[in-house]
Amino acid sequence: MPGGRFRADPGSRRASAATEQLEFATAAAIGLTDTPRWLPCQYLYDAAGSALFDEITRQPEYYPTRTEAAILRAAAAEIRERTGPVTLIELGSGSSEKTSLLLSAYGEAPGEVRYVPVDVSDAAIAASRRRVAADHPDVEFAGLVGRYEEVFPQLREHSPAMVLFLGSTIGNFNHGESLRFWRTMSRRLATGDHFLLGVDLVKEREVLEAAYNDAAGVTARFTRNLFVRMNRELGSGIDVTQIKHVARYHDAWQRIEIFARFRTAQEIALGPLGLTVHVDADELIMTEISRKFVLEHLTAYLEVFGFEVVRVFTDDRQWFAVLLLRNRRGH
Ligand code: SAH
Ligand code: AVI
Repeated sequence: MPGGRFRADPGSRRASAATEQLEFATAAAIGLTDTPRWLPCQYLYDAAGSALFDEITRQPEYYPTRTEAAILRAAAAEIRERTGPVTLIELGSGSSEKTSLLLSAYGEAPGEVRYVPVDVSDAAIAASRRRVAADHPDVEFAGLVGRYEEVFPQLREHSPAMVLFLGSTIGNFNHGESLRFWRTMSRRLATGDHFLLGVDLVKEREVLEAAYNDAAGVTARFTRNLFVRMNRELGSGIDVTQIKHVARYHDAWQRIEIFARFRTAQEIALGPLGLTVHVDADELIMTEISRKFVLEHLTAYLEVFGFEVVRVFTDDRQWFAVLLLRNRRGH
């Protein structure tokens, strides 16, 4: 139900815990019975997963966060000038650490600043709320716990608005998800509304693979945590000590692919469905993709959906880019 499942207060429990459990079990069952097997990446982000992701962003090998932060620090004032006062709606905000740079720039200009972070993780919205209260007390905070698409019906009422989708989280969408996302976005945003998109760019395999195989093993723990969550929430009975994290760059598809490989066979129970899936030793279960982008291709793609590329900000090495877009379509 669009909009209806949102909880503005991250402290309260969702009324429909049983429904959520059933959704999780069903999503896991669909992926685990598919060939090859996969799991939806949104379930990586429970409270432990959100904390592990924050830890990933601090690893020396994980360059995207600090590269994007530097780009935003340099570009924030110009972005504010180009958009004028807008409501900032952030998809998959996490703890809003980088967004803080934009909130500072918007806060320096006259007018009220309204910030609507949307994240499936309660813990992320709670962390975002704490950060904004501490660092930007004048910003009106209207955080929402929910999936991206649950805020789409509300986008029009926030116009003039800018949607933020940072961290290259768009890269976690496959081709079909991406297509549906941009089609919906151009329809739902008003004409002239803005979109700020952070994307990780194609680069040498070594750099990419190191970012997803940090020496401290934090990304491996992040992958393993998905199965820890399944044990806790679905009673899956997985031996998580047998999981090996595998992350490799697929050249032709320009994407990092992340898998869990079990050293021993597993019987994975999916509690509420009464279903058990047998997984052989050494089988791969895909937990995430992280697509990497080529700027010229991406800008042409976005234009097809009716987004004008107003400005591209990047770093000296051209490792990451932040694109300011304007919706030509909409209503
Ligand atoms: N934007 C932040 C965080 C990126 S991590 C940054 O750039 O560092 C991805 C975030 O998206 C996580 O906080 C996760 O909880 C959230 N997320 C993942 N899938 C989601 C979905 N389908 N709907 C809403 N939020 C989602
Ligand atoms: C959130 N997202 C953009 C991260 C990425 O780089 O694809 C998720 C991640 N997974 C492992 N490391 C980081």
